[in-house]
Amino acid sequence: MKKLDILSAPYVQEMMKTCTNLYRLGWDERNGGNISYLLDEDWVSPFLDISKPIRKLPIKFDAEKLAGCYFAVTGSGKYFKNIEEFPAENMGIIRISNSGDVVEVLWGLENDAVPTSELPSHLMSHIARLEVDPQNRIIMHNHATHLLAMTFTHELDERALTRTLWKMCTECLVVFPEGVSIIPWLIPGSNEIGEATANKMKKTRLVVWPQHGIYGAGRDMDETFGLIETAEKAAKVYTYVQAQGGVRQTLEDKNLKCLADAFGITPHEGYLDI
Ligand code: 2HA
Ligand code: ZN
Repeated sequence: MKKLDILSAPYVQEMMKTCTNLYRLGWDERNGGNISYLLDEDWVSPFLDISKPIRKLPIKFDAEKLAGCYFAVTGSGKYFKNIEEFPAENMGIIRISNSGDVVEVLWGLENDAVPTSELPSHLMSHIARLEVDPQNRIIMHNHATHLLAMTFTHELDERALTRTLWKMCTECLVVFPEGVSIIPWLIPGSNEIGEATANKMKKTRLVVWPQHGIYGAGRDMDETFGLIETAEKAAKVYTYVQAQGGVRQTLEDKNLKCLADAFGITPHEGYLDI
C-alpha cells in the first residue's frame, strides 16, 4: 500500500511547531534543547516502511526496556530554529532495536545526522516515567531562561526551590504538586547525567539541571510544554519580584493547603509547613 506523507503525520507537525515555538521563546538558542516523543507502531506504519531502517546506530547504554519502541527525536547539533523549514535534516523517527543497543533510523536525520546528544537522558527518563505513568510520551529539555538564571541565585535545595516556585503563581502547585527535582552539575550528553535525571524522574516530571536548563516529562506535547512553561513563568515572576525589591507579601502555606484541598491534589509530602 502506498505510504502517506510523513510530514503530514500529526506528531511530526507537533514536533515542528513546538520547536519553532520554543525557539521564539528564546529557550533554545543555537542547538540548545531536545525533544523525544514516544510513538505507537500503528501511528508510524501508515507513513513509513517499518521493515526497512535506513541506518543503524549503536548506543552505549542499555535501552532494552524500550526495545521495539518508536520515537520522534530532534537531531544532535541541530537548531530548533530550522526544524520547521527543514524537518528531514533536523529531526527523525527512530526505533530501538530488539537488542536494546541499536537505534534504527526510519526517517529523517538526513546527511548523516544522529539523534539528540542527550539521547541517554531521554531514553533513561522515558524508562523511568513509563514505570510510574504508562501514558507518558514526551521528554523535553530546554534552556528556559529564568529557571536557568535561578540556578545561580536561589538555594539549590529541592524543597526550597519548589516552595519558591509554588508561591510565585497560584497555578504552580496545581500544575506540579510533586515539585521540582534538582541534579548536581554534570557533563551534558553523558550516561551519568542521564542516570541522575531518570532517577529524579521517578518522583517528579520536572528536573532542574543547574547552570544548564530544565527537563520536563508528560503525556502529550501540550501538557509537557505547559508544565515547563508554568515553572518558567514562576521563575520569571521571581526574577521581577527580586528586581522590584523582594517579597512583601506572598502565598502562605495555609493558602497553598486550601488550594490543594480545593483542587483535590496532594502536594509533595513535607513541602508545606502546615
Ligand atoms: O543539544 O541542549 O544539553 C544541546 C543541549 C544539550
Ligand atoms: Zn541543554
